[in-house]
Amino acid sequence: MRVARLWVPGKGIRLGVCENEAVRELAAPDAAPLDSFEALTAIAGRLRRSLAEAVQQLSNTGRTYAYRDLDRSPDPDHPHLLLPIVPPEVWAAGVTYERSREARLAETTTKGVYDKVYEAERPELFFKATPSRCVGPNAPVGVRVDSRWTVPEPELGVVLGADGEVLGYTLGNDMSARDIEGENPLYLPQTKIYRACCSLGPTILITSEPVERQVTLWCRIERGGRDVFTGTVAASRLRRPIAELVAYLRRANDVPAMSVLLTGTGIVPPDDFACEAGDLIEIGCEEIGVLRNPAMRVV
Ligand code: DO4
Ligand code: MG
Repeated sequence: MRVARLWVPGKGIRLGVCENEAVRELAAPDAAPLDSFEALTAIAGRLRRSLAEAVQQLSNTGRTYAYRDLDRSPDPDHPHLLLPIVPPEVWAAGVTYERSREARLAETTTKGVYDKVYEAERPELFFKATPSRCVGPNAPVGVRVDSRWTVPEPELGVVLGADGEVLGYTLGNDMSARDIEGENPLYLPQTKIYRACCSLGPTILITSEPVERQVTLWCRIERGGRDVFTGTVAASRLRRPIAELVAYLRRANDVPAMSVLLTGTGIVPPDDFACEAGDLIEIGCEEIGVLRNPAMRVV
């Protein structure tokens, strides 16, 4: 089951459940429309139901929209998809796939750092974004003006509850300036955190299945109407269980409910590829949908 957040002109923000090719608005038992994933979790808590059961109980009324009509550039005059969640914090794990380790070894001038963290007991975890730095489906993601070598990092993201439980899964793009990171790993925050550095969406998958071992993520980058990069990775190649990443993240650290943890990239374009303004970046998986964002330069 998937839920999406949408903008409806004249009404405001709505949470909807995806049903085949449509999205149906959800309302609380008192008929008040739901506008967030957080509101849904609160209702599920009050009903003492799982999130999926709560959605089923709520979903038989409400206006529906064709998903393809919502999946468009944000425009206040037309219904469109929004960030599926506004996370108080976005964190990210690094070097959790062999491909990411290889790519970091190629870009860095500081030997040993990435090999060690791939093998180490403690994972690499870093702060990625605040809500103001996140963009939703079809909104532009940023390429720093002072980077010549920025790439998208397609990642599986988990939405965390107050006790670190995984409430749902989404897709994320951990945009990264490889040249800045390669110059010195201490520049990581500048590599990772800047305007529009993170996109999330298009939906949140609610499931009790161990999805982290099942999904296959793909990425496609289009420039001037043709594909300039395509790649895929099975999340089963993650070196560490997601529960382990979450446990380390929450050690001596209060992570607010509804925060998102990105679990690292296993798809890295070749070293001669750099993202340009106007590129169209698609990150997808069958279970969650396609997160599509154009790239723009940010100053
Ligand atoms: O070590 C730098 C960041 C790695 C990362 O973001 C990733 O592997 O996805
Ligand atoms: Mg990453």
